[in-house]
Amino acid sequence: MPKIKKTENYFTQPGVANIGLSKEDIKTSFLEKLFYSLGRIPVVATKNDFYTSLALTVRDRVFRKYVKSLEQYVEEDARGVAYLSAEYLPGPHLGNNLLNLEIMEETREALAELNLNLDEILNEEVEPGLGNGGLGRLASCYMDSLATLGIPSIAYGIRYEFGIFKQEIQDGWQIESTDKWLHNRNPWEVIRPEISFEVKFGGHTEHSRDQDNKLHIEWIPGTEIKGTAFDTPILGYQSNAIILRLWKAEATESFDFAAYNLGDYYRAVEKKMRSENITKVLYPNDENLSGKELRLKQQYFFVCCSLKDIIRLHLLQGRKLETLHEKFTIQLNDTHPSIAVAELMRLLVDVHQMGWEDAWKVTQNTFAYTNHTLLPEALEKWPVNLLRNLLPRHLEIIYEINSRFITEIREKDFSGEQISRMFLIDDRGEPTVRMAHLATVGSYKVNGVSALHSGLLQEQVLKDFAQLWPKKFTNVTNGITHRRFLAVSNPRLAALISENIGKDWLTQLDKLKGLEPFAANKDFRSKWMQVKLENKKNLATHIKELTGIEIKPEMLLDIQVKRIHEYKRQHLKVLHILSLYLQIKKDKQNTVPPTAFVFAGKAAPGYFMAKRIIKLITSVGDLINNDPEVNGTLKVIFLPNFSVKLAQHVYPGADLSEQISMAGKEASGTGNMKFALNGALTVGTLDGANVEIREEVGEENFFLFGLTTEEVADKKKQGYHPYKIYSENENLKRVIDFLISDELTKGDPELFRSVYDNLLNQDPYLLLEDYQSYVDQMENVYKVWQDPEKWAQMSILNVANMGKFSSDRSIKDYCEKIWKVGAVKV
Ligand code: NBG
Repeated sequence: MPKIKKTENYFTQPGVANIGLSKEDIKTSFLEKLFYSLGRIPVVATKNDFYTSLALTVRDRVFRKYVKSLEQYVEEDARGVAYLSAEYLPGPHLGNNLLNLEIMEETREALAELNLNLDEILNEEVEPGLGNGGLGRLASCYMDSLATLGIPSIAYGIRYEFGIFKQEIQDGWQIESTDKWLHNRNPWEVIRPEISFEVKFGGHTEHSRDQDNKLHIEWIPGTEIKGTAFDTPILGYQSNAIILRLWKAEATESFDFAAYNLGDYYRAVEKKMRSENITKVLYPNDENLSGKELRLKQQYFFVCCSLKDIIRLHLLQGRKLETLHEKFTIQLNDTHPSIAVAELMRLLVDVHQMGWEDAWKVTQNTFAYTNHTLLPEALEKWPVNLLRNLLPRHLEIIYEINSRFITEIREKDFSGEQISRMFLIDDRGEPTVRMAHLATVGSYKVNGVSALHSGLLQEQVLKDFAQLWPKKFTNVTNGITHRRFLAVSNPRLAALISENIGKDWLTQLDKLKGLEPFAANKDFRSKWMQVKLENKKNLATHIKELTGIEIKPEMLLDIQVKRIHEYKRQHLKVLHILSLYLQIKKDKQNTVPPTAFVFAGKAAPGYFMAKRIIKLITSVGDLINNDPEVNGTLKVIFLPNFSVKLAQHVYPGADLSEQISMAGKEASGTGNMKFALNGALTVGTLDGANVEIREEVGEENFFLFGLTTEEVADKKKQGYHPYKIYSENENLKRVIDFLISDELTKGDPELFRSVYDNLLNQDPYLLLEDYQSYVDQMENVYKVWQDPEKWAQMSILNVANMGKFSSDRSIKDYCEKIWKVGAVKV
């Protein structure tokens, strides 16, 4: 392989150099794409043709930035980050790329000259739904910041053919259908047929010794498939671009050749199809995945391809494998990719013939692990038997790591109980591998995603490991990219901010602090609320389009958008809504300001209770929205199929952000940050990053309620009796009883019986306990809402103090506290 040469001189050649950013350049390129890439003329072109032409026009410019970035990274021989994540939710690329290239207005004008409307074209984009929620979106926010900050990096994942299911609401219930996001083709990606790797599954291992008595272990697989790279460039703001490399499973060239030769062509094809299934569909989270063999296959598949690719890149630069950890750090985004620890050991020891100790040193110094949840059901554990069948060599390696690790800690001051708690294998009941332990042992750093969560991780889930390696544990509070979630999605507010404090906030979010004095300025407050009103009108239009329900934009828009989960307590919000409803209906008493309660979020298809909660929301909506006695005051809306695209309309239009999970359950939350950054006030518990948001914006600018994490733990220890709370609180009793009333259930008393029984008997997320304090705090919210000047002031102060929650800050934290990687700016 010849040494890579600097390509500087090529860029000056005509044609290459001519890929400009002026209105005329964009117009010319756009037409060229339409004619020569798509073979279309404007009169017959569809909206999708226009969208594709523009996307390709923009992609060229993004790639130009990318090749320049790459050249620089190679030249500087920089240390880099490989980010391994099973999920990404990039959202629509086009608008974001236009912002980052700073050609939004030029493009708008170029299209207008062709009688085309940019907003309509932007709306054509189908976003890749390659994630479930916060975790995948966080990964994408981090890509934006990695690129913007010029951190040499590459992100790896899975190119699911069907992303997260599409949600429709029929008769009030969630109905799932497949998400065919690739249907109209994906102009952002480039296939790299030459970057492909074989991935083995099944079979057995053979152990033998050579003449020098050195042990050789060979894995004889049952099947082999191939992973091929698809690259999408991710551009930073005024800066570098990085690559998101997603792997697609394909049959190997030689797939079952024997069967083919025997004339059994169809059997061979069937096998081919089966092997391609691996990257067919994204698994919903919040569902019990144990035993979901295909999920483990997906995890191993993308980890194997990614590690082989990292090793390829390392060797390509003429380096030795012993220095892998000096040039690369690999971030494990949650436990999903944690089989990587065993896979890297296998590649180093079995394939590249490194000794175990050396290989372990490289491995332990290469990986860092981020934990994103304390929920036991979400911490992956794979049955030993499943691993034995699918990855027999990895199981051996895991046992070996376990046995060496146990020997190491036996020499330290740990009790037998502690030691067995730390085992990588849990052999109480059906033996399983604790993947979080594998990730922890195999990494040089472990972090949680908010101060509270990182603390709990060290005090609870990984307590013994934190005692063993206190320095290994750290916190990096999550962040969001304010470029997408303010600059792109809320252009009105972005413009108002920039007019008053300049544009530096785009790269330094703490500059928003400059807004603080404006909170006292009446004229500014009025402009601020005017922007909010315009955004609410826009949201009202979307609500009408999606649900047919009309709301007045002047209403208080009280919004909870996130995955549906009992711990997030959407049903606590429902209890509150019902209390207001009953107050108006039965007590003929109306102290409530006109409010629209907006919900959105998907429930895992197999999560009974979550799907029931959606039906509960829509049933309450049907009742309230159709009752003339209340529907002037209250509206309840469930927006179907929540996505990044829809989210970009929701956050800017929100007045109130609901962050009401039971304390200790939400690792961080990032929706909480997006709302506050767009000027919504938060009603919330001391959970996840709410704690830090409240610290930053000031407790007087945050509506707090509910038990703290310690109080929750105490309550549970003492014995929690929801029934007692119910019987002692008349208002609450009335609300809970209403859940099984005829009025709500329309003659099906069983409809919400499970919710009712669950709350009265177990109530594991303490809704009843927190109910009164929530209702009281909402009274306070209404009081402030009646004072628009005060509300505006609080809203401005929230935005002014959101600097900490930029994903740029998070990535800088990762660079300093964990990766020790520096920026390489082009
Ligand atoms: C989620 C947490 C959120 C957090 C995101 C991103 C998983 C496993 N965890 O609270 O529930 O904001 O991760 O860190 O999806």
